[in-house]
Amino acid sequence: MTYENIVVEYSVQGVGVVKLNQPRTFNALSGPMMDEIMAALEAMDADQAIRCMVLTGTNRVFAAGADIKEMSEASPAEMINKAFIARWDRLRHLNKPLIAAVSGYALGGGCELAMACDMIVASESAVFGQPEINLGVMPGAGGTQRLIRTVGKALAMEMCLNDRRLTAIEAERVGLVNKVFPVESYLQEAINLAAQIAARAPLAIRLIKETVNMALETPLSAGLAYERNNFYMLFSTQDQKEGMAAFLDKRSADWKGE
Ligand code: DAK
Repeated sequence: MTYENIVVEYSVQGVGVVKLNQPRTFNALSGPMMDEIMAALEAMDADQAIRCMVLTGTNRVFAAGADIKEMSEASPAEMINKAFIARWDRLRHLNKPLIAAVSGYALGGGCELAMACDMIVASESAVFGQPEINLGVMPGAGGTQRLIRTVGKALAMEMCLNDRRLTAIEAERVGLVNKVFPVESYLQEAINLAAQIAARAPLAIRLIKETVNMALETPLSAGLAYERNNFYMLFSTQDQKEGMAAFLDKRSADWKGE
């Protein structure tokens, strides 16, 4: 498949990189852009050779939000339109870990897109914010819900009510970002992190992602039961036998994903 708004790269270490590439519009997340992002990520998710994915933008901008031009004349019916919402919802159904590598602006839908990823690696120039209030609207792709779970109510309120933006260092301090690197190296660092995860036991990685995310959906008792069942389930895999045998033999494990 050829893409117009993104660039897709596959590394030998089992890492797939999707790069948003419309710097002219600050990577505004138009319908066609979101369609391409989702098509590329879902293709990687289904590809046996890929075990971890990285979503990035340019050094200047990750994404400045949904496309304001596209939305400006929209009717409520068009906004409720299944395709618009479904594109974003598909992000939640990816099985493999997805790391956002963010540099420059991550605003509105751009911040929400980064937060929908499993981890965020940022450059020193990254800026995170939910400026929808300036447009007379509010976050619509998870901003209010994911921020409060990550940075807490006080900061989430300030970001959404008053366009408070976080620098990369602030975002790291409050737990929104895993780690901050210089602009020259953040993408490579994100790929290195993805390569480390890609080299680990695939079935356990998949269940860990699913189980950690389940914690956001369930009360503690149900989450603990879900965790325990997935833990037991991994004892039916060859990778569990191999991992524990390798530890006892003092050698590295050879993961099969079976
Ligand atoms: N949409 C369209 N074009 C954009 C854009 C955007 N979000 N952001 C920037 N651009 C375009 C500008 O119009 C300009 O185009 P030209 O005039 O050159 O043609 C070009 O990019 C450069 O922008 P500036 O001239 O403004 O550049 P500056 O360096 O001065 O400022 C900026 C950069 C990123 C700070 C500024 O452009 C800005 O504030 N942009 C808007 C940020 C924003 O308000 N974002 C939130 C948008 S609302 C949902 C899913 C998603 C969403 C909601 C619901 N569902 C699934 C229900 C998401 C909503 C949003 O994101």
